[in-house]
Amino acid sequence: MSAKIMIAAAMGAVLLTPVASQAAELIGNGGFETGDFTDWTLFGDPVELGQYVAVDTVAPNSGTYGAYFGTQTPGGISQTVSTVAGHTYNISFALQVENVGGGVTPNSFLATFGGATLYTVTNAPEAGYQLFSFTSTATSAATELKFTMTNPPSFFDLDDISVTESAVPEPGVWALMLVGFGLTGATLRRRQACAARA
Ligand SMILES: [Ca+2]
Repeated sequence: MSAKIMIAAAMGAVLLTPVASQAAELIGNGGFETGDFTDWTLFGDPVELGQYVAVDTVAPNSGTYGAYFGTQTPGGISQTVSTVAGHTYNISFALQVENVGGGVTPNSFLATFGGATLYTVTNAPEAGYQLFSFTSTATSAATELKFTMTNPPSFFDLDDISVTESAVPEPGVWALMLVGFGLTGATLRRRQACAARA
């Protein structure tokens, strides 16, 4: 293989390397590692929130802290993030359905992003942490992520809540990738030609 072809192959390999960089986290305190609901807005019956909703160290999915929710009337948390209308976002969270001994149902869970339902379940069975992931397209410059729950006999646990913009290669990046494909293709053709001559 000539040096020229090797360089072309190397360039092709570099240009074909995935271009998605780590997107910035838009949610503040998504893992509750402040030890409280900093950055979140609590809603629901104040007395119930005081008794059945908190951040503690009993059942985190990761880190030291997780949040639990066990109100009889609908309550939960929300956070509004800056978005760009028409852009797509990855939303994820870890959810656990606890059984503290008094039964698991009735319960209800609803996660929305900009008012659009991401996930909803009624009378979810007991379950360890599961990671739920969604994509959703924002329709405005500010989008609210909201979790509304009821769980009188037990608790929902939430942790590791994340919103990031989906990686969309810029037009210039696509052009570079196409150049990369082209170089790789040319290299393969030359290799084949060399092999045919041999
Ligand atoms: Ca955590």
